[in-house]
Amino acid sequence: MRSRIAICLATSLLAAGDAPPTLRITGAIAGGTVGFDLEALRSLPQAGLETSTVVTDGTHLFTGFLMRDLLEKVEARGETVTATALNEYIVDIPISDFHNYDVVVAYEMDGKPLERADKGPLWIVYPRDDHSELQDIRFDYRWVWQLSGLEVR
Ligand SMILES: Nc1nc2c(c(=O)[nH]1)N[C@H]1C(S)=C(S)[C@@H](COP(=O)(O)O)O[C@H]1N2
Ligand SMILES: [Mo]
Repeated sequence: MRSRIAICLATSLLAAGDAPPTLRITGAIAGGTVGFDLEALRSLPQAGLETSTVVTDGTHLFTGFLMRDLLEKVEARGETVTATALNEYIVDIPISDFHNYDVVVAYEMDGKPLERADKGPLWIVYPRDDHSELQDIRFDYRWVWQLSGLEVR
């Protein structure tokens, strides 16, 4: 039964054709590897977050989904997510962050899609204005922009 679910997930979520999926999730998840295109990511429950960032002026409204909702959807079982980006940036993030905080994976900023040339298509955004402990370099590293992969371990 478990493997049936995994196969259904894989076939319904893998982007058709040759284009690589927007976000590839591997490791300790149902099915081993799942690719999501933007449309599939947009079908997750939407989450909004208004916050300042360390790389922009003022506050911005981010729209996306909660990282914990995505991890739940793929049945992630692990303690760490290794996030990779289009610019080959790579960082480990404890999964506990996503339960302790409403961490958003944003596909829009101020109502406009995040472009590859500017932190897109996906950017991990922490609610740093709501929690003073998040205003720390340890968390700044985890704000992965141009996010393209997650490996659950
Ligand atoms: N894709 C990607 N995300 C990234 C980085 C990066 O180099 N590439 N740098 C990280 C670091 S070290 C910090 S402090 C913040 C802000 O990085 P920046 O000031 O280099 O934009 O983004 C984080 N996310
Ligand atoms: Mo940094």
